[in-house]
Amino acid sequence: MGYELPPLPYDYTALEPSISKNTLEFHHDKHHAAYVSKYNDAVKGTDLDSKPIEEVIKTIAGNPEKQGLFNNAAQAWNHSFYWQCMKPSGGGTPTGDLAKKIDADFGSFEKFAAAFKAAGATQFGSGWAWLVKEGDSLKVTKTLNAENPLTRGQIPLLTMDVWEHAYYLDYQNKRPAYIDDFLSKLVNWDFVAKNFANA
Ligand code: MN3
Repeated sequence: MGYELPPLPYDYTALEPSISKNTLEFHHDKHHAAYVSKYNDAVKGTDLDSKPIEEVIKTIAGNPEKQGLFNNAAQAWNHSFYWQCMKPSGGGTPTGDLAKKIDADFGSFEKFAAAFKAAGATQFGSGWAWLVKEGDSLKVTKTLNAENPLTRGQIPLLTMDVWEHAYYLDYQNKRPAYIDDFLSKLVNWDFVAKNFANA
């Protein structure tokens, strides 16, 4: 069935100055597009082609013979999810049931934010920081390279790309500054709350 590259859910300049048009053009139109294209080329004609990409990711996770396909499938999915996790004039704090659950499971929003920042800052090399639901609990986690919580029985609610291509043009080596801006100015809590409500 193939997987389609979704358009960015906002204009290329919409996240400036936190994330520049230059970064979004490279990140979406080159990096994300390449993962999608390589995934489609690799899955075409195989028995996996009839499955939704989430099922492909879960089916081939941990299979060394499918590592290349997994990397492109998971990166295609992760980026589509990541774009929706941000919005212009985002950030701040969640409200409603999600806010209550964050307080209950982390102690406070500030403690959640500290854990999420630490996950992003301490992911050595390339990867992702996540807020996930596992069973009845919310957890902060991080994954290496393309890895994805779907393969661990966790439901992704929020993600932040900490590959250098996500921030290097705007922040150079200052990953913590990108992470601060992500939380304070970019997170689309409405999207996260919707994921929580459906989890
Ligand atoms: Mn990326």
